[in-house]
Amino acid sequence: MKKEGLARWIVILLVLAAVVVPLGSWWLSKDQGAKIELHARMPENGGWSVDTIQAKVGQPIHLRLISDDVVHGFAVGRSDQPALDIIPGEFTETILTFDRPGKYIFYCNRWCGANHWRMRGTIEVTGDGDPVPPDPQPLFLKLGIDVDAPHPAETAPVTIVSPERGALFASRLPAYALEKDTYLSNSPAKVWLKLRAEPTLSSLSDDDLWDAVAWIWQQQASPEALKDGRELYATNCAACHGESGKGDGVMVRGLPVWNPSAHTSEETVHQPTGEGLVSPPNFTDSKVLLGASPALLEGKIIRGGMGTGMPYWGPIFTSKQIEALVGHLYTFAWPPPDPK
Ligand code: HEC
Ligand SMILES: [Cu+2]
Repeated sequence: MKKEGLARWIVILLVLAAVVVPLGSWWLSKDQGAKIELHARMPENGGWSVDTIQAKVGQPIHLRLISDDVVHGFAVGRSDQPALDIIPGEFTETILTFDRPGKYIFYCNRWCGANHWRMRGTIEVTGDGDPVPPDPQPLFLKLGIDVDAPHPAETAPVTIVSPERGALFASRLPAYALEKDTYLSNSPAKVWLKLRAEPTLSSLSDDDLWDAVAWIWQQQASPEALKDGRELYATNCAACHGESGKGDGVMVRGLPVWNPSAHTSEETVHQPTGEGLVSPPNFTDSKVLLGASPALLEGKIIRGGMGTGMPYWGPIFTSKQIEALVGHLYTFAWPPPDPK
């Protein structure tokens, strides 16, 4: 009688274990977060195999990244997460944890073809916590700048400008010339015209004033920002804009040159971005960048072109990174400061 009772108990325990153990391990693995296989292919072959990933605040997601064709990269926009290479024939694993709900963009950061920049997907993070705050309205919208309109510089220097020489006139400049707001919302040519109209500066030559403007612009970009800007440019922009900013990157060789006046008509405005890639303006031509304010350049970077192939970078870069990129772009218009 006693033995039978014991046997019954053993059976009950075994049955319980059979249920509880798998349930427990399922519970544990659930706690560790989802395991997701993410296949990377060139956009022509389908892009990311899942392009929307759901995640919960504080719960790690395990990603197994697999390339089905060429080398791709995996990066998360506006995050400190270092970018990863996805090599064909290898597994790349990573664990991501998000501490704020919101929408994040993941993207390929290795040039894999003409449509490379279209390799973007979304990570939707839900759960408790302060959501990622919405972006403040970008300055180009506040100022009502049409980033697609032609904006040739009203005037440009005729000799090589020297920011170092411009420093000599620093103490004579009116206070507004050194304010950040003046820099952000005016093109270099506009600031030059304003200074030219100052009676107190009438003894300076036109060239002197250009040197002063170049110096003003240089004050707005720290050496660290310029370094960041240069690196971001090399990986994300040079393939089209060219290493030296001439608009001759490998992606656009032989394509017709961007003509802003031809692109303002209704039908081209509604063309989807990425179609009709053209070759970008030559940033070393002083009429181009000296006619553009930082607000305009930032606006174009955030929003991208309309039917020109210029990608939009708003969800990818932080505003600090975009500012750094703009600082770097202006160095194509005049010589960069000497690295210390
Ligand atoms: C796929 C090619 C391509 C890539 C990559 C690209 N651009 Fe462009 N970009 C263009 C084209 C084409 C134009 C001209 C058409 C336009 O303005 O829409 C342009 C225009 C611009 C302009 C406007 C210039 C002006 O005077 O109006 C800025 C600023 C700019 N790009 C910055 C960048 C930055 C910064 C990056 C990298 C983060 C970048 N671009 C990456 C193709 C590209
Ligand atoms: Cu790519």
